[in-house]
Amino acid sequence: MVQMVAWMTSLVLMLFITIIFIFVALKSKEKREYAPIVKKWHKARNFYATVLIIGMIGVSFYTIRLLPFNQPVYGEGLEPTIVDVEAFQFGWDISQSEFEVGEPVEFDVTSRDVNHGFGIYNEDMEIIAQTQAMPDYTNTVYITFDEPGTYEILCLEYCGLAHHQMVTEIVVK
Ligand SMILES: [Cu+2]
Repeated sequence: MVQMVAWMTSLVLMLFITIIFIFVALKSKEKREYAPIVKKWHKARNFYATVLIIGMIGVSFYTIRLLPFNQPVYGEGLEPTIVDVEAFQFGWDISQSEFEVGEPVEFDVTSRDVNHGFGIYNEDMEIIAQTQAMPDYTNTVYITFDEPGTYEILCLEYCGLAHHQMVTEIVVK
């Protein structure tokens, strides 16, 4: 769903840019006096700059107000289940692989050797959470599964010849 919206938005924007491009290409053969255009735009400059700055502040505020995204929000007395995840060439060590719907889970992700990527995919193979698995460092990702099913964990960072074999499953009941 979100991918669809992003895809449609990209298409519309690409179409928009294409139209501008064609417009400019067609207009480029016309001869026009340059000075009046410059004069006109100089007058409008402050107005457009103001609109642009306010727009940028608005967009920034709207898109980053939810940061940090990984801040867990739990009900009272609901402590997360802590799961240790260790990536290695080529597989996953996971301390627990069965969870319940509505159970808050905290994945503490690290690596035994090189950098890997920890990605959780739902049954439609849509990524629902991810973080990097790095040696000597623990990245934490919080998730509360809201649908039962078999989820797959894939490596998101090319880490060697058998990178594609870094697949495991977790089950949510
Ligand atoms: Cu890997």
